[in-house]
Amino acid sequence: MSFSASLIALALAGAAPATAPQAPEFRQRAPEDEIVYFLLPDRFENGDPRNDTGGVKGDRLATGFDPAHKGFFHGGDLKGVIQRLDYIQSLGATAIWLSPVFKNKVVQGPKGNESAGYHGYWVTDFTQVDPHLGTNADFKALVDAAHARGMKVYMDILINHTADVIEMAECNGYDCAYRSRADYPYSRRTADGAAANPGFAGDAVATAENFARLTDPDFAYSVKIAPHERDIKVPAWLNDPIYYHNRGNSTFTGESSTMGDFVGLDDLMTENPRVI
Ligand SMILES: [Ca+2]
Ligand SMILES: [Ca+2]
Ligand SMILES: [Ca+2]
Repeated sequence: MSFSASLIALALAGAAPATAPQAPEFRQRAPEDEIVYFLLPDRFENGDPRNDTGGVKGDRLATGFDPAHKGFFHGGDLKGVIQRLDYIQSLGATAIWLSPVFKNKVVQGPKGNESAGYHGYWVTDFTQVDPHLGTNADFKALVDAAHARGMKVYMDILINHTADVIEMAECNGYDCAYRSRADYPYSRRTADGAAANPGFAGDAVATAENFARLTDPDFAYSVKIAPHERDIKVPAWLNDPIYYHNRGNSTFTGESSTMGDFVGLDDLMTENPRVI
């Protein structure tokens, strides 16, 4: 009896198969041994035309969809990638690197020169697949299908910035010159020169206690956020401008290399342990 009871116990535990402790072969393969195929799902294969406009109605400035323009969504999606796994594997690839799949700000850019987040690098929601590309379930299906073939999937996850949501009162977001820590210290409000952030010991002291004293984000510019965009970022703490550098655009030299905005994209204050 005890033998068969053990068998039953094994069967009940059996959701995790008896072979579970052995990692699949693809997990044992070192990253340097992968042949990685990089792709933008939007530009690869359209597996479901119903998601082409991301569930939004209107023209391309609303939906982001215009396959005749290189700056807008073209219709490709995660279902399309699943359909073409045979092709990708036949090229000799052992892994796929997807451009970021998270939900993006659909359209941004100066008036008359707008483009869409087809490339995935303007994230607003780090918990959801962009509706132009499919659903979270589609992403799981893709990963499962790749693993079943012994292929890996690399996620591209942005930790430097989010979409361009924060604006500056003193300039147009695409023309905001970089304002350095030396010229615009954390301890002074830029608009009126009043003292700000008393007790903040600077961004080199990476403790929660120190950053709790950084409460006023208006040291270099006066930040502003359009009312309809105040809550669009997920997780919600990303909607607080105190977690960003807010010093204007990077010139890709010196301090601005890490603290400047990439052409207006809101640059996260990665010195803050909360952000990390
Ligand atoms: Ca599609
Ligand atoms: Ca911005
Ligand atoms: Ca940065």
